[in-house]
Amino acid sequence: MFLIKQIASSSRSSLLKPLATSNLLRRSFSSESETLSIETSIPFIGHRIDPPSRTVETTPNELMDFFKTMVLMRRMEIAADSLYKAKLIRGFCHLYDGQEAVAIGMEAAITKKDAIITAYRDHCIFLGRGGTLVQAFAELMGRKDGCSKGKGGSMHFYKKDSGFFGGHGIVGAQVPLGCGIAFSQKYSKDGCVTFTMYGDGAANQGQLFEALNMSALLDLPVILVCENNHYGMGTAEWRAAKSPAYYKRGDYVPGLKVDGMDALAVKQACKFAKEYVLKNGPIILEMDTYRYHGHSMSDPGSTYRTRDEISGVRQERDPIERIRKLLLAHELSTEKDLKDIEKSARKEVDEAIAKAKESPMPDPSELFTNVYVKGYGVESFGADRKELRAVLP
Ligand SMILES: Cc1ncc(C[n+]2csc(CCOP(=O)(O)OP(=O)(O)O)c2C)c(N)n1
Ligand SMILES: [Mg+2]
Repeated sequence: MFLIKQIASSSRSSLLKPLATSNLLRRSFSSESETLSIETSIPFIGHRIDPPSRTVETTPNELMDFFKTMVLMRRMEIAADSLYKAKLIRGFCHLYDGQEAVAIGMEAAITKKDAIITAYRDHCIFLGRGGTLVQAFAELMGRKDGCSKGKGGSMHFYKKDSGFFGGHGIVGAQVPLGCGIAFSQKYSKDGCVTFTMYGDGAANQGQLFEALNMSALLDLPVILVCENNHYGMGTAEWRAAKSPAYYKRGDYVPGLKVDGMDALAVKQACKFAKEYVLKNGPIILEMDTYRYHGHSMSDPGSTYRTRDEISGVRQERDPIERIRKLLLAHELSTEKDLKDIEKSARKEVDEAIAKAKESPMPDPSELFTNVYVKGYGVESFGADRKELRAVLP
């Protein structure tokens, strides 16, 4: 077993906490064992709760898997950017690059029987739940083989068979829905939990506090995951929130502040949270993270923050680079193997796009499905209200 310490510097701005570099890592003892213990770069901070240990158990396989999945996610988002610019993706599109460690750290701590619900920045959450690249790109391009049959688009990815309940466009609205899912889990005593995700902007929404109050009263197994990327569209957190300490905003509900750029810290926090909520009711996890792209495709992302800030976070805290450095420092992989993984991710993404493009647009009759409960014989008229156009199935 190795003990690896990532040393944090206290002299940086809050956004720029340093990435572990190989010369900052210490191997205290070694053996043939496949288990690694890695200490998170910064401690968790608890609100009304004792935080979990900073020492995270992992394996070389898990670290490799983190690297591969995050590289694939990032490539997917960069390709989506190009497809949007080529007008093959239309409408809304919000990218997740920068925030990948939250998606994969969370998945590493839970099962597909646990539920996840999120806002519109949902592509990578879908991939983490086992969705395929073809389903993702087909959905983005409005094709029939998309995960929502091409009818949802970027903001409405779903994968109910592995506990992914979307994909929601109304800021904050998924939080009460997530608490409702947790209610059904408690009611059916299935031992599962719900992760209901929202942004720092959404954290100021009233419905969040109503849902939290109910969840606390009923001791629901729900984890509120605040992905604090420090901006809500072009508004910095300090302009929108009187207290940007989102992990404390539940007042009577405990919270934990987590380095959301460190997949291992996210895993540790989510594991801890799952155990906690099954016994005690809700908890808030504030994931300190960052988005590299603008808010959506109409936002260049550089008018309300400096280029130095963006490149500083990339250099100092990037979640993929963090894992790359760990893999290299401990000779669990080589520079070349990791480059090859990146190359094959490009290929995989390109092939998925080509396949998604072959998928046809949905049949126009699909416009009338999944809108009303079936079998009510709802009639649809033309604009003149005279000509009966269809009886909905
Ligand atoms: C109720 C509601 N108000 C406003 C909007 C417009 N809107 C879309 S995203 C957004 C910002 C949300 O920021 P945050 O919660 O931090 O999430 P992030 O985009 O950073 O992931 C706003 C105001 C909306 N979709 N719904
Ligand atoms: Mg935000």
